[in-house]
Formats: sequence, C-alpha cells, structure tokens
Amino acid sequence: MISKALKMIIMGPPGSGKGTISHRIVKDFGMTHISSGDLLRKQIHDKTVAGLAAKKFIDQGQLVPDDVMVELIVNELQPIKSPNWLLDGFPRTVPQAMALFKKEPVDVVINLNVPFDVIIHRIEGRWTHMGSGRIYHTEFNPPKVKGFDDETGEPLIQRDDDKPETVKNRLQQYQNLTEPVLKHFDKLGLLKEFTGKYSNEIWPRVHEFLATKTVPHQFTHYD
Ligand code: G5P
Ligand code: MG
Repeated sequence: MISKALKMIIMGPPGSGKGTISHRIVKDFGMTHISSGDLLRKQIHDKTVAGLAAKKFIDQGQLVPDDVMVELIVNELQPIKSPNWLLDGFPRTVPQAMALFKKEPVDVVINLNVPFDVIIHRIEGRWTHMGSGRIYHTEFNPPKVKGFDDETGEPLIQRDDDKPETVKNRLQQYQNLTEPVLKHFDKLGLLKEFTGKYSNEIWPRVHEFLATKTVPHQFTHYD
C-alpha cells in the first residue's frame, strides 16, 4: 500500500450511488467528504442568499451557475486540514473542472457508470437525513424505524428534486454538461470507471482500487 495523501473526485449520474459509495469510502479510508448537493441543501435549509438563489435551479433539475458553485466549493476546501478529501458532485461542468484544477491538484477521479433505467427506480425510494446527509432507501437500506434517522432519531425527508419530471431533467443535464467532464478527465489520465447495477457489486472493486492508493483509516490521524 502507498502511504500518501489522496485528493479524489467521485462522479456518476444522479442516483448512481455517489453518496452511498462516498460514505463507505469515508468509513474505510477516513477521507473528508464534501458533497456539493449536501452543501447546497444546507444553504437552502439555512435560507442563505446563495441557498435561495440555488433553489430555483435545483427544483427544476438544472445546474446551479458555475461561479456560485466554484466559490462554494473553494471556500469549503480551503480550511480542510486533512490531505485526503473526496469531492462528490463537483465539478459537473468543464469550466468547474478547470477552476478547481487552478486551485487544487486532483490525484484520481472515479466514475460510477450505472444504467439510467436502474437509477430512476432508485430515486423514488430515497430518504435523506438533512443534518448529516445520511441516505436511506425503502428497499436497499431502510432505516431501523420508518421515516427516522438511525443515529439521531430525527425525521427523514424526501428531496424536492426527486420528482420523476425533475429527475428526467437532471439526467439530461448530466448527459449534456457532465459527460464532457468525464472525457476531459479521461484525456488527463485520471479517470477510473466502475460499471454495474448495484452499489454492493461496485463497492468491493472501488475498495480494492483505493487500497492501492491510500492507507486504511486506522493509520490516519487527520481531524
Ligand atoms: P446532488 O445532491 O449532487 P445528484 O443528482 O448528483 O445530486 P444524487 O441524487 O445525490 O446525485 P447519488 O449521490 O449518486 O445521487 O446517489 P445515492 O444518494 O447514493 O443513491 C440514490 C438512492 O439509491 C439512495 O436512496 C440509495 O440508498 C439508493 N441506492 C444506492 N445503491 C443502491 C443499490 O445498489 N440498489 C438500490 N435498490 N438502491 C440503491 O445535486 C443535487 C442538485 O444540486 C445542484 C444541481 O441542481 C443538482 O441537480 N448541484 C450542482 N449544480 C451545479 N454544479 C454542481 N457542481 C452541482 N452540485 C449540485
Ligand atoms: Mg448524492
């Protein structure tokens, strides 16, 4: 195993399991997880100016403008002490990728290649804990008590942008604006793709790949 810092990005269409796989990476490899969607939902919940501006895009399944996103993520990355971080949901356009690379080097990009028909069914059953970003699914990983978070006991919510019509727009935006980012990373030699229908099938392969890149969680001490 190589003992080194790892700055990585996880990509994939809406509902492909980026959040699910990210939580497993954090558990096993101790990386700092930054989810652009979770950050935006927190801003909306706190009714900040950025949150209110972002909400109208998110509710329509459109991407939030690049300048807003770049500022949000760069501000979030700057104070992080750990040299191991995992970006989930950013960058999503080529200009976002360019802006990130001006500020931060990235070691690896993993892409979850999950078919769209599988995704549409999944999103219908998703429930989220707002405070932590913990994700549940009515069939795949239901909470111990229906409608409530396992750890805090707080109520779970269904995301406003998980309505079928909005999900269609999100997939369209992904094809038009985010797939070119994958091509960009592939050309840079950073892309590692994982294809499959189920997170439990993809995860062991991601784990095996990351084990060659970093040290296990118990040997890292960055808080
Ligand atoms: P988000 O929040 O980044 P998306 O659309 O990229 O949203 P999303 O919906 O969060 O991605 P995910 O994280 O890829 O999906 O998937 P997940 O939550 O882990 O899994 C989906 C569901 O399937 C869960 O219920 C999970 O339990 C279940 N599941 C997982 N694996 C399996 C399995 O094997 N089987 C089954 N049956 N179920 C499974 O972004 C939201 C919006 O914010 C804006 C955009 O408007 C975006 O639409 N935004 C940005 N705008 C511009 N630029 C950016 N960089 C932006 N980032 C966010
Ligand atoms: Mg997510």
